[in-house]
Amino acid sequence: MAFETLIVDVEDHVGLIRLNRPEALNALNFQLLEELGEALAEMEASPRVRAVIVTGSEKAFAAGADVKDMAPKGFVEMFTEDRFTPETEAILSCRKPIIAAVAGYCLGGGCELAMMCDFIIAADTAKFGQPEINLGIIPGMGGTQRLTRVVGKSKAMEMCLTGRFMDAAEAERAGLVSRVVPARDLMRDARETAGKIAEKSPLTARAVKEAVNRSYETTLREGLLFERRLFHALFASEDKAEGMAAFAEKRSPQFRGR
Ligand code: CO8
Repeated sequence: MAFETLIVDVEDHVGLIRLNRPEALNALNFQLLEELGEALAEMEASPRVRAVIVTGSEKAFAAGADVKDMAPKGFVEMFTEDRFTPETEAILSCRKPIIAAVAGYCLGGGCELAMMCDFIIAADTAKFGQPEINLGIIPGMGGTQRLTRVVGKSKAMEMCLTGRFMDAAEAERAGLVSRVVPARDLMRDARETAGKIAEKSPLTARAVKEAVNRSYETTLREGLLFERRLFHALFASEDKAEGMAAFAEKRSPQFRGR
């Protein structure tokens, strides 16, 4: 399917989605979020895709929700339309691993989108922030919730109250990003990382994603039980038999997602 606000490509089992509204530093409008949901649904359905990268441009992953779209709106319109919620649900319901490859500005809804992905690889040019307070609003797609869970109350509170940006090094120290790489290497690194995931069993990768995400939603006791059930269940898979046989035979496993 052709998209107006995205450039989409699949290569070697890795789906690449590039946000593409350069005139607005990839600001998220409804069309972009809707297309992103559709692109992810296509990748979810495609057996060719085993891992997904979401990225932006060198200057901006995304500079937030589109302020020009939001400016004329009032409470009743935002509350009744609430067109963003179904679209973010579409992103969250993707069961394949999603890497956010972030360079440049990653602000407001952009930072919230990156945090909806499974992990973030940052270029050394990345700048993260929740500057909504400067517009007289607060984050509305999870910024106060996900950022707090990830970096802790003190830093999340400071970021949301002052609107200051965090550079890539600070974001790595705070645990917001998994790694920082030189900007010129970002896409190569993200592709290599996605490629490594694509070599694993897609069944097992889904189980990892479900189990790690569960840790955000539940108590430790329930999370451990959930993990153990998935762990046991994977012993019924062909990929478990293949993985362990390959280890014994000193060869690379050929996983088929069964
Ligand atoms: N929305 C719309 N347009 C934008 C946005 C944005 N968020 N960010 C940048 N642009 C546009 C600019 O208006 C400009 O357009 P034009 O050339 O037509 O004037 C173009 O992109 C380039 O931007 P700048 O000239 O400002 O570039 P600079 O390099 O000088 O500055 C900044 C870059 C610092 C990123 C600056 O553009 C900026 O501060 N942008 C706004 C950042 C921001 O406030 N983000 C938060 C937005 S609110 C939000 O995300 C809420 C999410 C929750 C939604 C939930 C709904 C239910």
